[in-house]
Amino acid sequence: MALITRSQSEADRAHLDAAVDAGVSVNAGAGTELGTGAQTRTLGTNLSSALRPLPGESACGDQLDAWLIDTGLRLAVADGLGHGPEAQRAAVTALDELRQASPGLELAELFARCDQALIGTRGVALAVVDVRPDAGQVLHASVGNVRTLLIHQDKVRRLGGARGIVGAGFRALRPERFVLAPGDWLVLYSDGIAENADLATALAEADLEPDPNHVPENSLASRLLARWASDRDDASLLLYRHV
Ligand SMILES: [Mn+2]
Repeated sequence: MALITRSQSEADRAHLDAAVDAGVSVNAGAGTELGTGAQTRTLGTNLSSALRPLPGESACGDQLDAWLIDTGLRLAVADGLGHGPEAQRAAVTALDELRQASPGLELAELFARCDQALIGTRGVALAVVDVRPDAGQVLHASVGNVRTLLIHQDKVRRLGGARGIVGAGFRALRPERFVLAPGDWLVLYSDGIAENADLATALAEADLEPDPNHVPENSLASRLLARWASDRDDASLLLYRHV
């Protein structure tokens, strides 16, 4: 994954290594080699991420991750309320709770646990997506002002979320299931990315580049973030391409 600024890139690398070792089609950028010895393989282009703090701030209140679970891949983006170290603490706590949770937990239970773990913090907006490659499905749940798009061909679906704050309570969380077809994109991002950002068109255009391998895929999220990140907030973006 492409990382602009973050605190746990080593942990991410370990997660991605695990995904590669498990033979799941979860990749970290064209030409990037992960793993060791016989497990080493050149990865494709289906996972890319970027984040950066509010300009002038060193702590990033947005955090994201992608890791392997029993049923496939879990993606998560957390946006700690406000910005600065307290926002970062809330978002890091949320991601830690997600990573430590039993992978078999239902998403509703996972959000309830995060809500408990974040009491006493600023709280976060949170999106979690489980990609189930075998079933050709995704399961999505979110709370607060963090966005998830499911892009199928030229159709963009904005996946709905519950109102509230993880850490201060939320209502009517309804995990939803969607069909995922080869070529579909999942795009998770915080409200530090402009509301009118035309990510679907940008992704379609990225597909048309004459030699996609010429531009490392792990720069794709960075490019989109640089184009649409607000100067007034932390910003984060996680891309998944289903293959
Ligand atoms: Mn924000």
